[in-house]
Amino acid sequence: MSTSAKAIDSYWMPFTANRDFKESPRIIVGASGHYYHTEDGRKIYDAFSGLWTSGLGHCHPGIVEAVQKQVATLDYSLGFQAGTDKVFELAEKITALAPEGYSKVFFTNSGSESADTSLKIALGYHRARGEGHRTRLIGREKGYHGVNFGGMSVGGMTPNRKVFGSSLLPCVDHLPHTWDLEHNSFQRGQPEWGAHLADDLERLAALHDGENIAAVIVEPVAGSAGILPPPVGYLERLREICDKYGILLIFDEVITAFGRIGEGFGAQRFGVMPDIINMAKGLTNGVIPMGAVMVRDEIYDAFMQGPNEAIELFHGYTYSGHPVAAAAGIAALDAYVEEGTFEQSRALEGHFEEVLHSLADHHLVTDVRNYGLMGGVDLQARPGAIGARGLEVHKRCFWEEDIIVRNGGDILQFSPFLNSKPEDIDMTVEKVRRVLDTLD
Ligand code: PXG
Ligand code: PLP
Repeated sequence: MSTSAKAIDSYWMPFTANRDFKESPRIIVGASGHYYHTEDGRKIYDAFSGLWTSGLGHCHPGIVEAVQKQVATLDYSLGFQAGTDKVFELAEKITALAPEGYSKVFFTNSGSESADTSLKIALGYHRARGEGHRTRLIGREKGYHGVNFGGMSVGGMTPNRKVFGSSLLPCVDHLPHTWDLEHNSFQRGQPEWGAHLADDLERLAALHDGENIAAVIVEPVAGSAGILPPPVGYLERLREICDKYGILLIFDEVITAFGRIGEGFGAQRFGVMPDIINMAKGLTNGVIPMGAVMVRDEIYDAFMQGPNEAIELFHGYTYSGHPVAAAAGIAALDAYVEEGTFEQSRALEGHFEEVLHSLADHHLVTDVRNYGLMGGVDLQARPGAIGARGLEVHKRCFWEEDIIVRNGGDILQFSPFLNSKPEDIDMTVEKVRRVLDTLD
């Protein structure tokens, strides 16, 4: 039975051109492995692995079984002043994947909640140490930290912010973004140019006094903005300046964690250790919503003062550490280790880079960027219709090529499954080229 017109009309879709979508609804009713099943009975290849979420493939048998078992055993339990066995186990498994020195995990339900949680932890940490004057938060232009007020304020995606301007957090500054076509166009991996852009933090420290800055939050590789890998030396420089002024460095690894760039965390891939790491998406392979914020030991320790019976952090969500999400997380993390997923991802990235950059010669393509298994291809916008060409590629790929290609405006984004075969990448790019060839 197909979804009724009334039902389609009832749903206000997120980050979607609702009226356009409802003229030709693209409705997915099932999934297995690397494919979605559509309402009109087609199998569609998923070239975005969910929404950066599902690196192991859809309906992974180990995760499905763990969820089914958990929901029949313990569907929900309060997480305040009590906790479920599974969430403790998951916290330990996450820290086991992390570098030395991160032994505490706070749970949320999404990347947006992780962003706001991490900012609150940063402010609370400084206050607990008698440095309550550290109130300024620094994000970056083109950054994406979700859509809640905190993450939106430190984020730098103009369309996500402009309508809500007067309600954004005060005391926020932004570092410049690192995308520069003059120096870095068609860049493979990390650009050589641009480490100096981190020095803008020195300017902000001089302006406000470094001792008034609480935290800097960045994505190690900016994802939503269209895949902007950090220039060589950039993250190291940020770390250095943060250390100089006692500023906390937060890595938002909602996309980059769990193998997307070939390691458990991007921090390990880049060899730069932040104070706080945010995650979501791949934590459960996208199966049940869940996010987390992992901190260095000294951050947690700073909160552990006052009477034993006093709550140390007045923060948490009804569904923090939900047992079914935790079961999905345990099964996903087990699968990553047992199947060698991060190694698979790492082994594929060279081929992915090669094939993605083959689109560089297309007359509609203005830039191509990649890092790990993250890829971005910029299309020239149609005059007066920004985003229209990108959306058309997405729709034509869906209807004519049986493939999901995600567009953020006129940027095509690629997030192959971590266990893809080289032929899957070839097929994806072939299909995209075919659509581009017929586009006006
Ligand atoms: N931080 C980062 C770095 C993200 O990539 C979030 C926070 C927010 O997570 P939630 O779970 O609240 O959505 C994200 C999410 C895209 C795209 O097309 C990426 C995201 C969300 C929607 C679209 O690249 N990332
Ligand atoms: N609004 C109201 C009225 C609530 O009672 C609660 C939680 O108890 C919330 C919002 C927050 O919901 P959540 O904990 O799911 O984020």
